Amino acid sequence: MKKVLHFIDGNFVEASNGEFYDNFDPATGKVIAQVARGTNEDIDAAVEAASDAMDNEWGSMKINDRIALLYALADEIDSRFDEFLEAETLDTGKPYTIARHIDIPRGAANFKVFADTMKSVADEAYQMDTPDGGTAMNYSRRYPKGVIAVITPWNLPLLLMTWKVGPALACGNTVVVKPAENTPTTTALLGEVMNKVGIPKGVFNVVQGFGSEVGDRLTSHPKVDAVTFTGSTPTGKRIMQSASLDLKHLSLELGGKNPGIVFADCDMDKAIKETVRSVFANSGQVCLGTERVYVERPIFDEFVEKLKIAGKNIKLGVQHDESSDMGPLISKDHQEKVLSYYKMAKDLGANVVLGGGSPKMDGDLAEGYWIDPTIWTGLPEDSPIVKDEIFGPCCHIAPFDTEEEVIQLANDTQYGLAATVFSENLTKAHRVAGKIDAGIVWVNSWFLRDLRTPFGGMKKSGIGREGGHHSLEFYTELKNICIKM
Ligand code: NAD
Ligand code: 6OD
Repeated sequence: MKKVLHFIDGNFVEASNGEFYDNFDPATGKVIAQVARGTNEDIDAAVEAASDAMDNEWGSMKINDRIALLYALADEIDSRFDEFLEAETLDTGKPYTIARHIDIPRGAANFKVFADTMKSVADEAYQMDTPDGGTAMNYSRRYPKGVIAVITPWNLPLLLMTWKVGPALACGNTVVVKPAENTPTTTALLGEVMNKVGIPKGVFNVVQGFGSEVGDRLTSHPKVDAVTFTGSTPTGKRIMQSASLDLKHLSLELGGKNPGIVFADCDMDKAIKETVRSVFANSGQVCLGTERVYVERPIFDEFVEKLKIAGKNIKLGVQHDESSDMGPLISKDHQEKVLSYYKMAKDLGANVVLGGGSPKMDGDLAEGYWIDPTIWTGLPEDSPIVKDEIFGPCCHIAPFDTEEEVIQLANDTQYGLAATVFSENLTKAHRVAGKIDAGIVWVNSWFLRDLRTPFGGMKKSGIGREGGHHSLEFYTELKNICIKM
């Protein structure tokens, strides 16, 4: 049986107590690996290694040498593309057709883009007159924060982990990564890549295991200087409490209940194509995904019918089947959670336009965590189906009559991560986008990413922004140096 280990101080190691847990293939429910079950001692060892690396070679490395290593990391991920693809799709159940275009390319891009960013960092400088008639020069410089704890979820494991490790290393920090328990493999594989390209030992460390068992130690460890987290809002609150014990800097990228707004003057084909992606891609397990669609009344019936046809055409299938559009959910627990919402929707009297259960799969797939693409209409806005983040391939569609009404509906949520607006009237789209409480609004598209832009959530969807130079705000400390001439 394959074993997935920690990566501490440049070495692959077992847990301090030798314990492992089973990891499952979501497509079949079969055990695919045993994973080192992290302990607080493992966290201590990883943080110690990261802290030592900061004090030694990495901390004093010239910036151009660091940038060259980041490009080498991107190249090495590219050259091991198929290995990353195989590992990521096996852990998550997602098809190659998704991971080949999104997850793995972004793993490499997240190093390249932040290497590029570091090449053009400008320092501020101010000359001033002094009370004694002389002058002084102020200039500000960025310094690494130190040891960064990186905690990531299972839905886009390599993408979301490198989205934080890329800028953290680019800025000269060291990291201790705690990947999600059911997607440990690509993070471990990145350890091999680090060694291959010559990243000094201790710069990149990985502790596998359960957040409930090692999370508090990592987020409150006295030698951890900052914590960056992507995951659910309840876990984000918990981490904030733990990190506050030692007043740590925090970046939180959390959940969403994202609205899609479709105006009658949209290009219908475009609106359907992008909404199909935003609702069903990655089996709906994307924080930016749409779970509430509001359609202007004159085109409501046509839109619902067309989305239903497109949803029906989604082909469920295994990772390596090149005709698969959608894989299973990540775990049995998550399948049960999503199915409980499917049942609740029926109990509450929803009109089930499509799906609403779990498909019967044959052979090896019978025990996998499969789920139907699902569409509902007819529920009131205060229903948990419209309020809670379900994180499955499903959406509720409701009609609206006016621009003011749809803005109010879109914003009536505790979240504020993302939104989509479909209209060929760009003046209106621009006006509406400006009034929606969300960190990112896509007009006539979805998940179109320029990594230089700010990324993050409003309200309960997060704290802070990462991306481009916004990442530098989090991963560095700014120091002003004032020299009296
Ligand atoms: P989760 O919050 O359950 O777990 C995320 C990570 O936190 C895992 O590595 C887990 O082990 C760890 N963790 C759990 N308890 C912890 C604790 N007490 N201390 C420290 N770490 C702990 O989230 P999930 O179910 O893995 O992911 C799905 C959620 O993530 C959804 O809510 C989704 O919206 C959100 N998400 C947000 C973004 C974003 O960019 N805003 C991106 C992806 C996913
Ligand atoms: O594209 C990104 O950088 C990003 N953080 C995406 C998050 C997706 C959520 O599931």
